[in-house]
Amino acid sequence: MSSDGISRRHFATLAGAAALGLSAAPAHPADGGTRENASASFPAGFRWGTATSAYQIEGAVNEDGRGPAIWDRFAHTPGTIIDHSNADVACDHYRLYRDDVQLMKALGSMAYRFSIAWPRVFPDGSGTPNPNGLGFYDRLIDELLANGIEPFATLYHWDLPQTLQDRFGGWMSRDTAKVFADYAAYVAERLSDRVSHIFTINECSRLVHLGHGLGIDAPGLKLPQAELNQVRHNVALGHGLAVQAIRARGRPGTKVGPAENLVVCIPAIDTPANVRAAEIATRELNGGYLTVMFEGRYTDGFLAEAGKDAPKYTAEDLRIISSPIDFLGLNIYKPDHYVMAADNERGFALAPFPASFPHMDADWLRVGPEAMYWAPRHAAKLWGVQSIYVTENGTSSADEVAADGNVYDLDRVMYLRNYLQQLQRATSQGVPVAGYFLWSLIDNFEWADGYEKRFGLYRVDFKTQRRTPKLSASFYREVIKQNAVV
Ligand code: BGP
Repeated sequence: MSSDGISRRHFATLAGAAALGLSAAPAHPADGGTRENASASFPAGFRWGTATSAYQIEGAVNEDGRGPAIWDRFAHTPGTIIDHSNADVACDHYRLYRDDVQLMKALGSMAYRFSIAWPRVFPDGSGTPNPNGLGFYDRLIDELLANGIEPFATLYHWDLPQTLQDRFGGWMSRDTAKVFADYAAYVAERLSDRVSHIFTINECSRLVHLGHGLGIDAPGLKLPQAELNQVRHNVALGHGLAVQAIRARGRPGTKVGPAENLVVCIPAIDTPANVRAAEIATRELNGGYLTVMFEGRYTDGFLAEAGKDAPKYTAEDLRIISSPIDFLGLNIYKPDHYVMAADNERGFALAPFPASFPHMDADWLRVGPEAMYWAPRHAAKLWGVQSIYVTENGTSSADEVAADGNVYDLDRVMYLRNYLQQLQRATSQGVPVAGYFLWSLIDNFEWADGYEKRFGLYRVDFKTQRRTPKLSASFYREVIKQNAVV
C-alpha cells in the first residue's frame, strides 16, 4: 500500500471529522453552547484517553517475525467467532498507526492505552527476542510522544504465544507466569525510558473465566473447578512476578499496576448498612484477584467456597502476588450486583436482576452508571488505593451511517454522559481517580463477537479501512476540552 493511499484515506477521515465539528473550533458557551457547570469539572490534570488492544486492532499477524497467538488459533477454529471472522487484518493498525494517532489528537486526548503483543516480541514465548517485534511499539510510542499523547502500555491483553499453550498448557502451568515475567523485564528495560505507566495483565478474571472456564475466549477451555482455580492462581502469580520484574529492570520511577474488571457491587439502596454490605461483597467476590493482590491472602470465604478444589500455593506465592503496585486500573462497563445488608454469615445478599433490567447493545452490558462511582470508591476505601485509572469504559451500539454520512450514536453518548457524571461524583468526593480511557478509539475485532459489536468513537469500514468519527467522538472531545461532563 502506498503512503499516498494512506494519506488519501486520512483526508477522507478528516473530511468526516469536519462534518461532526471535530476539526472546527468548538462552540463557545456564548455561541449557544451550554455554560460550563463548575461543579461538573474533573480535577486539574485529569488524564483523558482512549484504549485499544493489540490483537483487536493491529492485523499483520504474520508480519516482521510475529509468532502465532492463541487467539489466531482460536479465531481460525470453526464455530468460535459469531461472524466467522478473524483478526488477520482487523483495523490494519500495524500499518495505519500514524493515522490512528491523528484520530486521538483530533479528540484532544492526552493519553493512550495500548497493548503489546507478546508473540511479536518473543515469537516462541520465551528465549530469543525478535527485535523487529518491539520495533513496532518503538515507532508507535515515538509517534504518540511527538503528538503530545502519553503512552500507557499493557503487557498482556490475552494474546498468549501459541507455543506456550502447546508446551505446557499456557496459564495452566506456573512456567507461563515465569516466562511472562521475563517478557515483562525485557519490555520494561527497553521501553520505560518513554513509557512511565505499565499495566501487567488485562482482566485476569475474564481471561480465567471466559478463556478457561466457559470456553468463550481463547484458548477455549472448559476446565474442571480445581484446574480453573489453579489457572486463576497462576495468572495472579504472573501479575506479581511481572510487577517485580518491572521494578528490577525498568527505569526507576516506572509505575506499574493491573487493569482488572473487578466485580462491581452497588448498594441496592444507598443506606449505611447496604454500603457496608457492598464493601464486604466487593472484597469477597474479588477474592481471587484484587483482594489477594492487595491483601496477600485468600479470604476465608474464597477458600471455603473453593473447598477441596482450592489452588495449590505457597506463602511465597502470596507475597509475590501482593507486591506493592503504584496504581489500580479498573475496567468498568456494568454493575455486577446490587447488594443488600443481610443477617447471614456473609453479611450481604445479592438482589436478583429482573428480566426487564435495561442493557445496551449486548445482553451482558447492563446499564448502571453508578458502577462508575462505587467501583473506585470501594477500592479506595477497602485497600487504601491512592491512584486509580479507569482503564476501560464504553459501550457497543448498533451504529448506522445516516444519509448525511454521519453516525448519530445517541445511545453511546447517553451512556457515556451518565457514566462520566458518576465518575465526576467520585472525584468530587476525593476518590483518587487520575484518568479515564474510553473503550475504544476505533471499532475493532471484539473477540467472539467478531466485527458485529462496534465500540469505537470512530467507525471503521472494514472493507476500506476508512475511519469516520461518530457523534460520540464530538461528545468526548467536548468533555476533554472542558474537563467536565457536558
Ligand atoms: C473487555 C476487554 C476489551 C473489550 C471489551 C468489550 O473485557 O478488555 O478488550 O473487548 O471488554 O467486550 P466484548 O468485546 O466482549 O464485547
